[in-house]
Order: sequence, then C-alpha cells, then structure tokens
Amino acid sequence: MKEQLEAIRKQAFDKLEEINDIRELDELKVHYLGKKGELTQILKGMGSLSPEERPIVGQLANDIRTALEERIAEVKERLIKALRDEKLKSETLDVTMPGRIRHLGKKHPLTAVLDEIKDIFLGMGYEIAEGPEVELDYNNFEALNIPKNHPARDTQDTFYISENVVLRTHTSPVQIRHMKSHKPPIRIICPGRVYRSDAVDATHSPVFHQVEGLVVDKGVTMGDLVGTLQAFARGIFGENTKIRLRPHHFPFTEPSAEVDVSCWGCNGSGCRICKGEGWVEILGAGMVHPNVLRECGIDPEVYSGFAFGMGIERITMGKYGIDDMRLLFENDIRFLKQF
Ligand code: 2NM
Repeated sequence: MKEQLEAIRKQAFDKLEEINDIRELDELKVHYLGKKGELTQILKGMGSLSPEERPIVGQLANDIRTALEERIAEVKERLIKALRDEKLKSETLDVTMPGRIRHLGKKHPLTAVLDEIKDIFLGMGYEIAEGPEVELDYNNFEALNIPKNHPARDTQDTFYISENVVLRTHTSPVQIRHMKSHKPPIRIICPGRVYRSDAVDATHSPVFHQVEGLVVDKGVTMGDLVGTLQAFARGIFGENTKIRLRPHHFPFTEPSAEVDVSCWGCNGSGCRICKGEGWVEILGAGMVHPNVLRECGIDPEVYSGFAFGMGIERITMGKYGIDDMRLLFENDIRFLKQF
C-alpha cells in the first residue's frame, strides 16, 4: 500500500507540472482528492491493514493529501495570474484615442413653435387647459352654437365614433368644459391634437395641432382681443410684425374675424411666402357668442369674452419656410436635423 501511495504521489505531481488551464486542474483535484478519488479510495481500504501499519500508512496518505492540496493551490494561483496578465495585455487602453461624437437630439419644429406660443401666453397670465381627443358631439358642436345641419358637422370633415361621439375637430370643446367647471375670470390656452377627415397632401393632414385661446371676464372687448393678438404676433414673428382683421363668420363668435400678420419674408412688400399679398393668414378669432356663454352657465349680460384659434402646422411651415406638411410627420432625421 505504501508503494501504491508513492506511485500516486509521483503521478499526481508529474501531471500537475503539465497543467496549464484551470478546468484541467479542477479535474485533476477531483481525480485524486474527490469523494471517489484515487487517494480517497486507498484511505477507505485501510480497514484491511494491521493495527501497526494503519497509523503509518494513514500518516503517509495524509501527508500526500496535504502536499497535493498545497501544490494544487500554488498552481491555481499561477494560472489565475497568467490569465490576468493575458487579459491586461489584450485590453490595454489607448488614452490618446479621440472620443466618439455623440449626436444630440433636439426639439421637433412643431414642439419648438408650440413651446414659444405657450411661453408668450403664460407670460400674459394665461393657464394651459387640456381635454380628451375623443369628445361628445355636444361639446365639439352643439355647445359651440353649431346647429345640426351646419356644414362643419358634415361627415366629410368629422370622424364619428358613434352618433354622439366624435374625434374632436378643434380644441374648443376643452374651452366648453372649462367654462362649465370654472367661474370667470377665465384666461386659458388649449393646445392639442385635432382630427379632420381630409386626404393627405402638402397642406392637409387628417391629424394636426391647434392652440385655441379664451378670455372671459367683465368688460372684455374687441380692443382686448386685438391688443392680445398684436402682442402674440410680435412675440412669434418679430417686433415689427403688424396684424389686420378681416370680417368672417364662425358660429361660436360674433363678431368674427380672420387675422393676418404682415409677411415676415418681405415685411409687406410681397414675396413667395405671402404669394405677393404682403399678408399671411394665421388665426381665426372673435367675441364669444352669447349663446355659447349662456350654454356654459355664464350670463352674457354680465360677462363677455374673446376667443381665437390657430393651426400649429401652418405657423411652423410659415416660420421655417417648410413647403410640405408631410415633412412634419415623417420624422426623417435629415429633415429634423436642420432646425
Ligand atoms: C377659432 C376662431 C374663433 C373659439 C371659440 C371658442 C369658444 F369655446 F369659446 F367658443 N373656442 N375657440 C374660436 C373662435 C376658435 O379658431 C379658428
């Protein structure tokens, strides 16, 4: 048995010197020292030895075990160090290498213009009000003094969800909701997405964005409306911008007007942007119709108000000289990068 043990010792130590990977080392450890390992098997067979031999062989077996364990640990450390050196060598950093260019995102032009509009009105003390895009026919039309047979209700323009539910065609229903739930003084703007059943082309989209404004208080006049819109136009298009009002008709305002601004491209002398007119139409506006105030529980004998509405796509296209509305929805990075 002693010879057997010595043979195992020699074999194990010889093999150890040839090992150069940790998995092989683990296998070797199991092979000799594991539960069913060679050395362990021998120790288990010691019952057949005489009482005199047993401690001697036992001692030898234990010495071999300890020596083998120590040597395995040493080899393991050497292998780990070699592995680490290898890794460090292959992963050296070139600290002089130039960095990668990170491209920063930026605001979509529609968002930039919307933010500008919000800032101007927030600066004048307005609050922002929002509401649902799926609306009651009542809020979208009826309460706005748009009778059942008005052309604006035509199914050609309106997406009907059901007989009494529509995709809002403007953000005015937000203002109806606000007037019904708040007492004057009211000063709000209502930005949001609106829907009309239009075919897509360079100037139309079935989904677009609006900002509408509403002021209701005692003694609000057309003069307040003109002054507000003048200040707004200057804020958006520059200090020299003028506005003019042309009589118009909306069911929800009386009187009503379309509002032009002096052309920012030519300052009024005529150019491509204004098609030689010197003026560009950007807004609809008017004094809130007494029927609308009354429907919302506001006494038109005590209070008056003005309202206005604008399409954000059209203003954005004008401001940046964009000639096709589809560019604003396609999100082609080559287009968006330019703003
Ligand atoms: C426009 C033009 C004129 C408008 C009216 C109202 C309300 F709810 F107060 F009656 N909201 N928005 C209005 C008036 C909107 O958009 C071209």
